[in-house]
Amino acid sequence: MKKRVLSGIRATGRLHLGNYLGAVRGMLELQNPPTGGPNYETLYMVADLHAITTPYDPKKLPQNTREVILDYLAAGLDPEKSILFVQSQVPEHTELAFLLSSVVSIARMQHLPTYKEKVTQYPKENTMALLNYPILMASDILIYKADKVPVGIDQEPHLEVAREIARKMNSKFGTDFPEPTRFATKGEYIPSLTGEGKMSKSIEGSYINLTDDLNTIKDKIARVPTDSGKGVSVPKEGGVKVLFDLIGLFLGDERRDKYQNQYTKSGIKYSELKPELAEAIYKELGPIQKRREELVNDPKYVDGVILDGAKKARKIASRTVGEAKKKIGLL
Ligand code: AQP
Repeated sequence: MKKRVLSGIRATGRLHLGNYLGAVRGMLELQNPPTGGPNYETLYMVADLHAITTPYDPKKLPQNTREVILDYLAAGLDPEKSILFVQSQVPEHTELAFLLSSVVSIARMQHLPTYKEKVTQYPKENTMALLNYPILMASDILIYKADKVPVGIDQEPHLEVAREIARKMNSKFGTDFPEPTRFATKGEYIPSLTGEGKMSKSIEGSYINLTDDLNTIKDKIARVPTDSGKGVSVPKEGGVKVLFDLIGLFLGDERRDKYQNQYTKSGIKYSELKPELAEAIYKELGPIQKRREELVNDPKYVDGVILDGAKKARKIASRTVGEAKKKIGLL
């Protein structure tokens, strides 16, 4: 049997470069392995249930869910090669999550850095759904017995929880869940354009969307805070570091090293560097945007992909839930 891969993105708005570089590029790599390399069965979902763990607009959720599917397809996820589905259309995820919650302590969930950050961000929305987020994520992965999970580094604490749950379930009930590991990409952490923290959908001014046109990208890059362009050493934080990171990812390490050398010697001109970077980003996003437009004009095709994905995913998921229920003593 082929090893499985599972990943997902919350339906909280349009995808940004962080989601693309940290998650989608990894999903693509595992969907399209090099000849002779290991071959996986890849499952990629839109995490709409995870989207309701933080404040959201119920009227916008269906559209946001569809936007992620469109971004997936436009970026190259292929329903002929991967199972693409919407999380809530596979209700077995929530059923298994409840069963898994029986081996997780409340204290373990409360101490997670990701939980604490969200509570600080939304102090009035400290809900059970938010506390349960990592258990639902463990269920998303374990229900397919997935080994590899292409996600950004911010998700590592959640993967640790998934591994702990797999171990506890296996030792307590004799299930056979594998311990999943993260599949990391070069862009596993994309900093915010403001120079502070990570690029994030919920932080205005922090991101570039996959759907941004060249002028918007130029404007956003132009606003990244910089310095005089010269210093004794290459900055390890702030806007200049963001620019160097993005140059490495879109123009290559050589180009980044060249600019970094100039920074400590003759100095660099941001009026040249910034437009060059914006053009390079758009060069990669332009074709994705073109494919996206075609997909928007073919809603029947997109509906079919979603329907078919849910059917295929449910087939695997219901088998795992049945196995787990038997071991737990419920069947
Ligand atoms: N800045 C980032 N760098 C690298 N990877 C990132 N990811 C998110 N931000 C970065 C990765 O994208 C995938 C989807 O993440 P998510 O579903 O958790 O989406 P999110 O957390 O809602 O993304 P945001 O932008 O951080 O949203 P908010 O502001 O709502 O919390 C994951 O693989 C994640 O690692």
